[in-house]
Amino acid sequence: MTRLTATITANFGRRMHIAFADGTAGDARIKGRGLKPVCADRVSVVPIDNDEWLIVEIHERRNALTRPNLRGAVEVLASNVDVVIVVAAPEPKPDWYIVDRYLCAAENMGAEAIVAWHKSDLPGGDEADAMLRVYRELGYGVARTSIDDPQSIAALERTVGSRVALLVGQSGVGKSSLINGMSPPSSQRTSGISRKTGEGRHTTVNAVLLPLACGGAVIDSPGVRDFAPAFAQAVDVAHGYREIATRARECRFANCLHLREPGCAVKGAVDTGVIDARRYASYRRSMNLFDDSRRSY
Ligand SMILES: Nc1nc2c(ncn2[C@@H]2O[C@H](COP(=O)(O)OP(=O)(O)OP(=O)(O)O)[C@@H](O)[C@H]2O)c(=O)[nH]1
Ligand SMILES: [Mg+2]
Ligand SMILES: [Zn+2]
Repeated sequence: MTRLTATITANFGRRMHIAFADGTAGDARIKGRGLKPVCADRVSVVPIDNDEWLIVEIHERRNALTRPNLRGAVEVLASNVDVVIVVAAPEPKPDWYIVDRYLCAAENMGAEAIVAWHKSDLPGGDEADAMLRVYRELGYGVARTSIDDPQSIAALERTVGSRVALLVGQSGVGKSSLINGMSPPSSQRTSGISRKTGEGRHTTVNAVLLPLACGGAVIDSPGVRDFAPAFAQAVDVAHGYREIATRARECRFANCLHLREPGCAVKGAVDTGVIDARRYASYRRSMNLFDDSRRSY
């Protein structure tokens, strides 16, 4: 039987949209309850009939972003991501702790991370400047974008290039609008997904992967309010705050978690202002997601 490789472009529960390497799209179902494909998964499919495919296997994921959904269950949002674009904006009020948690997740995924300050046409940028400076000093890419400034979106698109980028951030920061401002491939065949967000507010419900003219793709994701990635273990948090991971080598104890331990180089660096106190507070909050029993290595 013909067995082809495809990429998941949208996930509607048990119904999937898939795309093949030549750009053609199709609808697919999943074989068995055990398979749970997510956006950007590479899958093996066999034809059911002329309009439908059956997903029989998920190829090994290079990485994945996991977070709790609205029902509180931890689910995989997307896989095989090269770049995580964390979007924040003056409106809704930015929650920098959520930004930090996504950056921490990106670090653990082995993905590049970029902070995009969107709706830069609105006031509030001055307040964000200090935060964005901290991120830039940590080595993260920082972009300022607005739908009123197509060049700013084109620049972000060029940064994505031929890679796969995942846009995350609070609901309403403008992830879908940003993606709408990017260029689809000129020969894009119908994928059944409209790039239009329409008038006014239009909340994204499912993660969707949209190809770009530059050869890469962007994944739009729903910005579930206040929900940010879950971490499997405390050690992931310690690894995910890069300035903390770097300093940790100088701590007296090799398994220091930089909370209350004596001889902690991280706390020392916070006291002298070398590590940003707000970032350290985010780190502690991320750590507090674990109870004491799970906090040990
Ligand atoms: N002023 C201004 N408003 C914008 C900009 N981009 C988007 N908006 C508005 O912000 C609102 C939310 O935009 P969306 O693109 O739907 O936000 P989202 O991040 O996709 O939201 P969810 O799908 O709920 O996660 C809409 O009313 C947009 O018109 C911008 O650059 N400037
Ligand atoms: Mg959206
Ligand atoms: Zn320490």
